Amino acid sequence: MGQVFRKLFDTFFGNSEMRVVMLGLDAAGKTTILYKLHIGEVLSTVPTIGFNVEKVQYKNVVFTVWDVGGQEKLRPLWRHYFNNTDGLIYVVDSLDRERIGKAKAEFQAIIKDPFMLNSIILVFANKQDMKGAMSPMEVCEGLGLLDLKNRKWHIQGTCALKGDGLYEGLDWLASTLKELKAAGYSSIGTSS
Ligand code: G3D
Ligand code: MG
Repeated sequence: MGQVFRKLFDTFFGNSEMRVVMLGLDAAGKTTILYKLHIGEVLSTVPTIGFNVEKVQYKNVVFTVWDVGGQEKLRPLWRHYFNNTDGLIYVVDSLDRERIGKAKAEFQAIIKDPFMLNSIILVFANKQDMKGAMSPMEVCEGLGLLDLKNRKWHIQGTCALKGDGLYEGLDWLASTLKELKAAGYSSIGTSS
């Protein structure tokens, strides 16, 4: 699986510099996804402020990952990571119907952040292997994706444990970024 992903990464992302931020409530499956991709060593740092950030760099693609939710005070620190973000991956635990409202509130706050206004959005509706999981369409409605204006987004059902759907989602992310860059859209995610 690891080698397959690495090959796909080379094909999809090429050599251009890219920064991808992966967010979601705790237990959504972000760390599992990072490890499943086998794209490098997952470095985890817990700065003194208690903001746990995982990071993987594979060639020119940098992934940074952290849990969101219940940390309004830490939000100003996000800026440091959002700056120059090309793509956002938002991971949702599709089994967690109780917290879909919270997942939505966090998601909406993130994508409205001035540093995120230009980034494209990939949503992973994770844990599709579980009986009773919300379908990708339900997650889509739950997050309010259909109401987004002037944003490029895509939702993908995934099972991070098996790796299902991850490749398809990243394929969309990379090809969409390539298209945007080819069209001369150079200000993806840059700050003003
Ligand atoms: P997080 O990094 O977003 O907080 P984790 O989430 O990657 O730590 O995953 C939280 C739990 O969900 C883990 O279980 C993990 O194995 C499980 N998980 C992640 N993805 C899937 C999936 O697609 N399907 C199922 N069924 N479970 C998944 P534990 O038991 O280790 O806490
Ligand atoms: Mg984690």
